[in-house]
Amino acid sequence: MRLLVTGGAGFIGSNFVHQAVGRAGHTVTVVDKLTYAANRESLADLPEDRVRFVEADICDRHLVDLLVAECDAVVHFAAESHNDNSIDDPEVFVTTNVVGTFCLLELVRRYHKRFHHISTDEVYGDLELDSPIRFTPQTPYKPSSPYSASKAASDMLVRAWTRTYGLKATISNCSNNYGPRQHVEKFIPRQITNILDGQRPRLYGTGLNTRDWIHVDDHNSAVLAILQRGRVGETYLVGADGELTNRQVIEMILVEMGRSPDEYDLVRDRPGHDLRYAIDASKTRNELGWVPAYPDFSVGLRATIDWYRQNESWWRPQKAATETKYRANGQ
Ligand code: NAD
Ligand code: TDX
Repeated sequence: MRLLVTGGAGFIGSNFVHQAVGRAGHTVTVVDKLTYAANRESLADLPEDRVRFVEADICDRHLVDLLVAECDAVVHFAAESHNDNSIDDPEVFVTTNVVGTFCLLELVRRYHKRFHHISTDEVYGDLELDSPIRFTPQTPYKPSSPYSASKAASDMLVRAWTRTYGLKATISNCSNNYGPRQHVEKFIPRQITNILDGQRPRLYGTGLNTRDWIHVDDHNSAVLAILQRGRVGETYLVGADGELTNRQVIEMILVEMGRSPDEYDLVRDRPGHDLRYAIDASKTRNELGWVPAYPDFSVGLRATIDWYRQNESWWRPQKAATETKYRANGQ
């Protein structure tokens, strides 16, 4: 297939392009605005005859029109993705995540193209810490932050366009991703690179908030399975049974990097901080035969630590400014 991948210079999108071109044999056009979160280096070493890069905003309908017209399917990763940023400055989250998705939907409608929308488990809000409940495709939407509200709004647009205009669309809601090429503002890369810099990891609040971690390659293999075998109009939840408290994750990183597991600081909590996310991915596993390749978080974490050790030139340019911003917020 000829895929149009929005946000393909970001964390998950760039890893998707590597997998889509390498393992799945697709050709790809990336459309990306190159915000602070993008890194052109993430798309290095890809075959030039199979990957094309176009710098553009998904809200620029005139420019993106031509790209949608010539593809077989749009895989939509582009978004403002960081909760902390959405609390400080929410406007661009509405513009890119809601209006940007609207612009793509209108083009996909015009050209009758297959559309896959990448979303998050955060649209379902949060769960109690000590409960057996996990999110399913039937869980009602209850977003907490400006980021998750903007993602929930974009999901609703996709659902409405699918029902009203018969769009050939699918949605996936995935849990927290980790792996190579993730911006150092996010939890796991921030802590790894802090330790590499001789700084102590920084844990928000009590550190008991729980996330359901999945390796980025497993998220992307699920997206490819949905593109190939998913039923139009359906929502698929993607997760790898990787529930851990933030404190457990920090302790694992510290021990893996040869430090004492208590060498971290507790810092100011995130306003409205979601307590716990947990995904029940049984529909995706049973219907699509999807199986994660990293069922053991510690294996993927070790590989991720090695990647940051070996790729300092990739993350170093963003590190100082990211930390300056966090420190100004008491984090
Ligand atoms: P990211 O911030 O690393 O990358 C986002 C990319 O989108 C960047 O390359 C950026 O330049 C691009 N972009 C932003 N605004 C744009 C615009 N207006 N036009 C064109 N390009 C634009 O994000 P990520 O972590 O890779 O997340 C990708 C998608 O996956 C998002 O939709 C996010 O909501 C979703 N998601 C992320 C996670 C996670 O754990 N990171 C989990 C579930 C779902
Ligand atoms: O320094 C930190 N210390 C800390 O304790 C940072 C940056 C985060 N945290 C906590 C906050 C969260 O409980 O770690 C957890 C993970 O934080 P983030 O990496 O900011 O991720 P989260 O807010 O859970 O959202 C992520 O997963 C869902 C992605 O950023 C979203 O794009 C995705 O939709």
